[in-house]
Amino acid sequence: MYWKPEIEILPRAQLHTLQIQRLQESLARAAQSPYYGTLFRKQGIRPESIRTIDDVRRLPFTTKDDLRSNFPYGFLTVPKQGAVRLHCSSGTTGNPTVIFHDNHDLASWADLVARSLYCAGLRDTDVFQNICGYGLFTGGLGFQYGAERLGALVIPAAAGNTRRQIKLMQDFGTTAIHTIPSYLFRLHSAFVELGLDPQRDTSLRLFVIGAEPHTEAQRQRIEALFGVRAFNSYGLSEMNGPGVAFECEHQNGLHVWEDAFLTEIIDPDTLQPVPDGEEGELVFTTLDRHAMPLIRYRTRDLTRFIPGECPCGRTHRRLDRISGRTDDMFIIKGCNVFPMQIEKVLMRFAEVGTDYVIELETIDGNDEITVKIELQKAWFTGDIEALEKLSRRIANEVRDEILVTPGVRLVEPGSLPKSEGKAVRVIDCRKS
Ligand code: ADP
Ligand code: K
Ligand code: ZN
Repeated sequence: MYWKPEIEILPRAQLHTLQIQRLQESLARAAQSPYYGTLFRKQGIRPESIRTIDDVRRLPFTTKDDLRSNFPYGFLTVPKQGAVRLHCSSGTTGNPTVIFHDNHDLASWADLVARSLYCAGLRDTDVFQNICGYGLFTGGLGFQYGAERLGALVIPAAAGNTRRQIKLMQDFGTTAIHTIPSYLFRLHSAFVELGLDPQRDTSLRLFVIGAEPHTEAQRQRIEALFGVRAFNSYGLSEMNGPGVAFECEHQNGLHVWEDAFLTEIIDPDTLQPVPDGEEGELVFTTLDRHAMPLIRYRTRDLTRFIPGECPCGRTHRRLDRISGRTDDMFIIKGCNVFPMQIEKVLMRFAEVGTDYVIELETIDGNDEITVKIELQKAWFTGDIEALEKLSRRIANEVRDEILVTPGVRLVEPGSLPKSEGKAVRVIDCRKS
């Protein structure tokens, strides 16, 4: 049932003991890096004085800006030749940041990914097609080594060339896929274009989706389209990449691996912990990384702990799906808006297809928001009156959610520009 039962169902009291012990080791290691070495000295922080989980609050935060200003080697705790791999973040926002790993770190990471995939139901009898960028992006090699560690047959398919992806699936009897959720809709269209039915013409039984925000409704659409269960995978390159938090068979939140990542949720303004179960910014401290430990790293991702225990028996707490990142938020006519709020509304409409984009622009000195939405094929008809009615209904429901009335433009399926990697949901052309 479990990949590593001695860790996954460890009683919480023992998990805390393990965390404290590993935290002290991590701090001692961190102190060897130029950045933390100087900072700890300046702030009088001694690793051995951090004795309880609450003591963690005395430690400084680390931000993406800290990583950037100490680029490239400021956080490295070992001589350069001790590191064996680096990965850069995909740089959705601003300059990339770099993370180094030594052999211990790579083994630990592969094991976490294997544990995660096992938790979602992958087994060594599966054929696992990894449809995502290899190279600097962590989803490629991260899932490759993790799924190999688990013993699955892994197809390093990488991203793009959808027809070839389908051919690989058919040639090798792919049973499981990892990819970003937005890609699965494109994949499905390609099946349809080829006159194929994924349920009839493939052996697919399990999807792992992550790397970009998506709603529960989006997941359900994917599951219905393919007749395949889709499990949410969360990670970020600063915490290795994939293998930080993962759904189990119950699909009721993501178990965050607390033996490897000390997890806090804070109010991004006051920097104090939020009450249990409330939403805030995720903050991680690595507990099993040697070359480049990070202390209280502010992810900018927003979520909450789901209270209560999971029926699967794992004792590691569950995170709710990421509702957005603090840097995704935009302000329009004085209202704070997250793209996922809009997606949630759109997915309530059966007429709405799979892609949408939110455009912000300045017209005659006023900020305006327009949502361009691809319709389902069956609904993209010449009936102008029906389309206008639908636009109005969508605009009203979005307004109820975000308190601003958007313009709504309904467009033909497949007509919005597609990005190679993560979906781009907001285009901000405002003159600030
Ligand atoms: P970046 O996108 O910042 O360049 P990464 O490639 O490391 O760097 O992406 C990590 C980010 O992707 C996370 O911080 C989070 O915002 C997003 N992400 C990853 N997995 C998920 C998921 N399952 N749901 C929502 N967002 C996710
Ligand atoms: K195998
Ligand atoms: Zn569970």
